[in-house]
Amino acid sequence: MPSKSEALFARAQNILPGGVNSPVRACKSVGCEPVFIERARGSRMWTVDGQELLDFVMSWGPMLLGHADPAVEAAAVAALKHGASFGAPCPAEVELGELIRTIMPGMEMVRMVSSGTEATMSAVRLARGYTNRAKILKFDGCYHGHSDGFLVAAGSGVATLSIPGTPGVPDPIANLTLLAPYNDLAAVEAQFKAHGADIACVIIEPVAGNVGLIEPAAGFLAGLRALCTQYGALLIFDEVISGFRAALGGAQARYGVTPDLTTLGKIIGGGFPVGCYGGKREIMAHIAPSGPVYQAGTLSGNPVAMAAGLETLGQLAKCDYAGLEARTKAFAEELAGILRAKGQDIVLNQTASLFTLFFTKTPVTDYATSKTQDSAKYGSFYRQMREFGVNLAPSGYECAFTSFAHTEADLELALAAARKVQL
Ligand code: KE4
Repeated sequence: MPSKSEALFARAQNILPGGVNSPVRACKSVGCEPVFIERARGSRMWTVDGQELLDFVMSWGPMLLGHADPAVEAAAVAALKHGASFGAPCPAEVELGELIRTIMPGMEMVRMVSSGTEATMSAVRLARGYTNRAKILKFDGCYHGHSDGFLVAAGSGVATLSIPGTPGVPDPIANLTLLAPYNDLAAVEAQFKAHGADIACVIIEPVAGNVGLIEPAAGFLAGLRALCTQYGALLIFDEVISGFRAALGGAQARYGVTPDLTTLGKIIGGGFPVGCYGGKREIMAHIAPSGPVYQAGTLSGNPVAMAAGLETLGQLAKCDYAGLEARTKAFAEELAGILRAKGQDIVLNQTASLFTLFFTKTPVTDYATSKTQDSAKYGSFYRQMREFGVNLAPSGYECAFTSFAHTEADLELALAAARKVQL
């Protein structure tokens, strides 16, 4: 008798490509079917078959307060009672914009959109419109959403599924995307020497979260800042994952480097579809209707998502980030130790409330070294941990996310599960 998840997945594959609405959720690279979730609260999720899961995906980052935070829920419901979307300005979008600027002063002006992809796609169009240049430079393995030019050597689901090249992206568009290895400033300088006058922007995940977790090497981000300034290109920090997580003020606050533009998503919607891009006033003034670079969105700034974002960021501003980082670090180190005691080669990368266990002995500093990981080993680890009630990212090219809802007891439960794993 198939489980409810198995029956749902069979149905889903008949209507949804691969049975999912986002590829990495299909669990293809970890050798099992996805489980369907009925509800979530705090650090926990419950499947349609009643299995309780301790969650370390947290919707891929948005749920830093934990699932179904009561105050976020109440704020969204209260907004919903006045209408879901007006297609006209509402106070909450101004308030959320001002709160983002207070937390991230480098974002002098912001524009709300409905996903991280919309944010990064729009920021790159703005950089091209502002500089009148066509080329962009991204880093091998970084993932900035699924806009055409970003699917060159992308991470996340593209890396997970080993999708070759960029089917559907015409060469003339793909050829506008220059590449460099993460943490390789010399390679970036070489690209600038060869193409500097044509490079509109450098876009980077200032903490890389889509090849597994990779922290920037000392001086790397500052080096990018200097090169962009030198060659007149814009520096874009894609903080869709790191924003409000690497620190309250994001990676730009953690590492003390201010980009020209920042893109946000995930956390700022508190689980609702919200993205945002912003930066220097003089640059943002080029966005329609104040300037000629066009970008628009039916549900941009809708009152419900804005209310959820306001409550989320308002709470985060009072949270103990140092405490969460310390708990996450201790937990991840003990988890790595348990696996090493089982004879496994483990490289642990951990920053703030993010970590990745790489099944390799090679230090992971870029996409090439991330690819030395043993994906089969990770798949076995994933399947066993889920069997024992712990939900990890269904890919070794993603991160584990803790939250302010994860208790010491939760972390102990995950360690106990890991002790039972056989690899
Ligand atoms: P969305 O369009 O999925 O809201 O955001 C795209 C995006 C942009 N920038 C960064 C740094 C991102 O990590 C993402 C999306 N992250 C993936 C997980 N690594 C989303 C999960 C999924 O694709 O299902």
